[in-house]
Amino acid sequence: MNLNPKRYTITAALPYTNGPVHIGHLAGVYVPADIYARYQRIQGKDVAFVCGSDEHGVPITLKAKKEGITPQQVVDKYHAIIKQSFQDFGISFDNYSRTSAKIHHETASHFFRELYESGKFIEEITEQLYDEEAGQFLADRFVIGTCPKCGFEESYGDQCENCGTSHNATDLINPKSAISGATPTLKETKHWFLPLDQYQNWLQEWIIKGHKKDWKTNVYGQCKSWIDDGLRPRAVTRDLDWGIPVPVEGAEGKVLYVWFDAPIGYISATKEWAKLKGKDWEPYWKSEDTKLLHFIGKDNIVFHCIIFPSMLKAEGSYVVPDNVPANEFLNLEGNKISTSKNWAVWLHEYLEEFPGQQDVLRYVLTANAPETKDNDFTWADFQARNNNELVAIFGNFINRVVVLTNKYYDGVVPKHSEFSEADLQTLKELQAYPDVIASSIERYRFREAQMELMNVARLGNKYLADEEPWKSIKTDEDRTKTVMYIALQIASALAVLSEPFLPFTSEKLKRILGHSQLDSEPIWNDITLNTELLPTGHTIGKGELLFSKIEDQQISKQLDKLQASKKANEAMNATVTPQKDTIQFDDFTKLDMRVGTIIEAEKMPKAKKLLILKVDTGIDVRTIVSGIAENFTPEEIIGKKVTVLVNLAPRALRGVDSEGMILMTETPEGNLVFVNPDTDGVNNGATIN
Ligand code: B3M
Ligand code: ZN
Repeated sequence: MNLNPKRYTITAALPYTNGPVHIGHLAGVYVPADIYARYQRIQGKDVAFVCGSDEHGVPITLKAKKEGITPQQVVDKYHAIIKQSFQDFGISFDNYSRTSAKIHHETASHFFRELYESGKFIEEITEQLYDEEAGQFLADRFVIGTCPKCGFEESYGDQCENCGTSHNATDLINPKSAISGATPTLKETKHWFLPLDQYQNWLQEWIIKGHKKDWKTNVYGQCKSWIDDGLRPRAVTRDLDWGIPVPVEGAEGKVLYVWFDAPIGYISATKEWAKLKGKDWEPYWKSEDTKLLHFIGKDNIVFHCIIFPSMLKAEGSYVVPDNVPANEFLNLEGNKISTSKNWAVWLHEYLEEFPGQQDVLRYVLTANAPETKDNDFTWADFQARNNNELVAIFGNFINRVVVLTNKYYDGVVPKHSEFSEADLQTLKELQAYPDVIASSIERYRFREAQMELMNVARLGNKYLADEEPWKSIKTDEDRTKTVMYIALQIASALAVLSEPFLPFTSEKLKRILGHSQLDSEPIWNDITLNTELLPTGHTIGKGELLFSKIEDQQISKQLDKLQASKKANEAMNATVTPQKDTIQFDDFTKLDMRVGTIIEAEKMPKAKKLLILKVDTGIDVRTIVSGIAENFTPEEIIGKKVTVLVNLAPRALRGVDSEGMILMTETPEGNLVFVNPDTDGVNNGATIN
């Protein structure tokens, strides 16, 4: 662990640019990374916080195929949306780049060539999966099959999303093309492989022996299991037409594997930023006193802990990550978040529904972050945390302090007299919080850190409730001034300490308290040193609401929206039976279908499913036995107009002759419904053709 780094290079996973970003992304990667980066900047640290759009890879090509547009159009569209969402939610990247940028193509090509020229790759002709119908090789997400490790039936070619294992497409059991559904054949092709087996010992030393026990259990555990299983060479090139061309002779029609180029995107983004700032990028990646951190979701662990470090090691001049604080997944209302099923809360849509309430979402996602296990986001919890915590605790405390200061002292911080035991105790407690919060952040425990932040607001509320300045103002002016003086110091501390978590609120609060008008703006350490944050005589501004109550109907609207997604999905997933073999017109005319009316109905004794019906077919009144008893009571169908196949040969069912068949169909939930002829004014016996 780099204990006293000179600079921080903080990366957040590059989102695939095949759709907008949702709360799962924010909770798992970007909010924690942002809290960390903001905190280090507040401490005066040299930080490069970089990210960008991952614009290559099969997910982009698949999306383009689906929407009937080019991959370039796909990435242009979503890059803009994603970048805007990050900005809207205050994710404070120093640079948000994209892997289609020229600087990235150059950097990634250069990196590949370096390894190529120094003989770090194995060049080999192997058999790869090929889709004869589509006329192309199937790599990565172009192929789906059973995971050889866990048996999950929808594993991708390069990675199983169920168990996280990274494998070669040819390892899949029962592979199927995601393009045509065809079973692939094998075809020879040349590729370049990174021999991960050659890095096995080094990884063992670095991660297992090198006490990476300070890494999160989930991360360390996954790494250990891969290393223990034994690593194998991995192809870093692909036969695809979308990506960075392989920059060597004899590689026409081949591109770099997306997981080779994407992590290099962190380096390109740093270079691009350094250039803009007139800085040197190299120390951020090559100096031993740099702390390199990758914030990612759990499905990206192998790439950031095994493959990318091996690439960096192969190159030789780079540092490897100090930590990879990967999170688990966030579910939504009990189900896995899914882009294709539209089971998600999209950031751009959230902002339309809850304008200006970015911090509320940041707060809830951190309070419930999937740090050690998968967690569930529910709208009920969102509402409760806003109303019971942000409004009732944080907002309420600030509001009371600001309103009373304006009311009693025209907004001027009063002069305190001698402190009581309770005052000293409160100040002492306040003084301890910056270190407590910092220590949690340094250990990537953001939920815990934010909980401690709320405890500062709780401390303030309790202090006011105990001291009751609204009562003492009538009897003891000096005492009231002291109480308000202390309450104001707590409010100011909250403005400072909330900055990493609730940046918009912090800024607003600093404005209300007039921080920028002070000779020296209060900083994190001032609180620890018990420095006076808001001095006597300083004037604060008028109150503004920091948080507002979220009403039930706002929540039910969101739940309705999810319900609608669920319905749409069910309708889409309802399996449609394939069409039967073609018949001739004569075959059809053999069927005699008539409009009829059910005139009697009774249950067949001892048969759960059968009703005995008397149907007026216009030709006659006949008995038909129908298997609909589980869906209809006899009473509700008497008088119903139905479609009857009348010339079906009679059949005996439980000893009752059935002379025809009523036409039925089924809802997606499996309920039977009548094929009801729209027959107002049509008589029984009318033919259907
Ligand atoms: N785009 C995967 C993902 O979005 C991938 C991350 C790249 S980080 C270098 O899950
Ligand atoms: Zn698996």
